[in-house]
Amino acid sequence: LKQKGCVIWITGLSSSGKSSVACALSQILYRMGKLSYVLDGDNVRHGLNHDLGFKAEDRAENIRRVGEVAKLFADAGVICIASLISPYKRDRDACRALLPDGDFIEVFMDVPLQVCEARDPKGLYKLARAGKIKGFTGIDDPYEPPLNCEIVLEYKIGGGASPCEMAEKVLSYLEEKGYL
Ligand code: GGZ
Repeated sequence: LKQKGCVIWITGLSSSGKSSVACALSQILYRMGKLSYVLDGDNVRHGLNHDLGFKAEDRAENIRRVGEVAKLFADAGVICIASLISPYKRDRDACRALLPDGDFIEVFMDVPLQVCEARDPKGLYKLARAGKIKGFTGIDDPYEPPLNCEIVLEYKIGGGASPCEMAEKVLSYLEEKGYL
């Protein structure tokens, strides 16, 4: 196997576009003949992590398990793309510590809350504002932005980059660091 595994950890608010970028990236990698696998918070919570809710301890355990699984994928030579809100810096740093230096690539979806809230595809922000969901990230639960992540994907007012263009930015980074 010529491929070197790594973990691409995408963090950001709900509706910030994490899953879209993860999906676009894995499609591009597939077309390039590279093995990748997406671990999406929302999906993993239906199976492996179906016993977990959204309290800080539950989020920490959710991220810990996904971090351990992502490490196994990376060990196997797969480019593992994890997309979870992962709101606490401490939890993300613990995942980083599981991997050899350089193999944990943290990507921050830097999208303003107002933009995420305006998208609201599942109406979750609306429910949170109405007090029908308690402890929703960005509304009445914290989000700690990364301070020293490898890649920032910024939202730009008036026609920001598409998920595909954002994925290309991650791809350039992978190329530069010798993961492709
Ligand atoms: C944040 C919540 C909550 C609360 C349900 N806070 O955008 P979505 O809907 O489809 O994906 C979100 C998902 C968050 O799961 P993660 O595993 O990524 O979160 S964490 O990393 O913090 O453990 C959102 C939905 O679940 N959701 N309730 N209270 N997001």
